[in-house]
Amino acid sequence: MRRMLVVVTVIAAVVTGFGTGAAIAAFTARESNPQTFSAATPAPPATLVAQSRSNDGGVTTSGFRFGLKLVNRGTSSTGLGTVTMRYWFTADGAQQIAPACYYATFGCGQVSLSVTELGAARENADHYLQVSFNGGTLAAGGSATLEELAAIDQGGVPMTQTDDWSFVNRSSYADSARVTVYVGGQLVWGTEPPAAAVTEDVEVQYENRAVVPTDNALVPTIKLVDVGNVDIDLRRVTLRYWFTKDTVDQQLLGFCDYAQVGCDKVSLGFVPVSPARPKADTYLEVKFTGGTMPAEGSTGGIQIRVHKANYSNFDETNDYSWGTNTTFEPNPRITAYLDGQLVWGTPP
Ligand SMILES: [Ca+2]
Ligand SMILES: [Ca+2]
Ligand SMILES: [Ca+2]
Repeated sequence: MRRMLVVVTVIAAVVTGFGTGAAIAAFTARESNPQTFSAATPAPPATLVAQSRSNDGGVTTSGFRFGLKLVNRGTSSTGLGTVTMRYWFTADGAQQIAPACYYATFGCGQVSLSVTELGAARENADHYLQVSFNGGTLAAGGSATLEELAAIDQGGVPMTQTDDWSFVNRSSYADSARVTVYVGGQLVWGTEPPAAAVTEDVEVQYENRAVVPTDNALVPTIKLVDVGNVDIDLRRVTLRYWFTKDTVDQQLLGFCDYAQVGCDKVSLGFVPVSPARPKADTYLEVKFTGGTMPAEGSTGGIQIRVHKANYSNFDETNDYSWGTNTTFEPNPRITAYLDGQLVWGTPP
């Protein structure tokens, strides 16, 4: 099951009534259903138009800042109570995204913001930030300007904007067909990102926490990276670290010293390779009892330590998966399997 992430933040710093009868409504969190997209009914002539700008030039940090403007190009005023706008983006592994309205001439208190994770990947989008208008009226020829909107990841994960469906690198407002507008849930402006082909792919990265190859410990840190566009249930994943134990009669002891996903979700085992292969008579098998790796995210580092029962020394220079790098690098000598099928690396 995919998890729907809905985070709602309101920062009602400036509240300005717009038009007539635009009551300053109490803030209401609205959760939208990510499965519901408007049907392909013919759109009426464009009356409501979305405009957008970037407020940060598209820089990659743990958030992005932009402005939206809703323009009424019709000849009559329109109520805003059922109007929503969506800004589509890829979260690049961020999972704690909070939307914010820092300043709006229209009034931050006149809108509700939410961030929704899509149930299925779309081109250049796995989330959208939605603006719901709490009420008010937009006169013919009028506009509602939301100058300072933002989506900020509370976990500090950097988000790339150049791969976002709705991102346009310009600092002044112009019509944006990549920001969609709805009335009563029906698309009335813009183009939603089309469904993307599902790609499920992983990469194994590795660092050696202590490169001494002849002491009594193997200390690999392994990180599994999701390089596809869907979340992966870690219970489907198996990793193999191939090595020679350099002795025939000692039991091997495996420890998880630290794992961002939680050592309680990591299980370690040792499997003899028979007949032995070049630089491998054993592999350390890493499995997971739970947890999810987000699309374009990772497990974070899993710090593993292996000893022999008598704590005698290894020789790691003859181990297939061993490396001397002390920062993360892709390691195709550590193999990864999804549902038992090899998906990363080359076994010895
Ligand atoms: Ca992105
Ligand atoms: Ca060592
Ligand atoms: Ca060895």
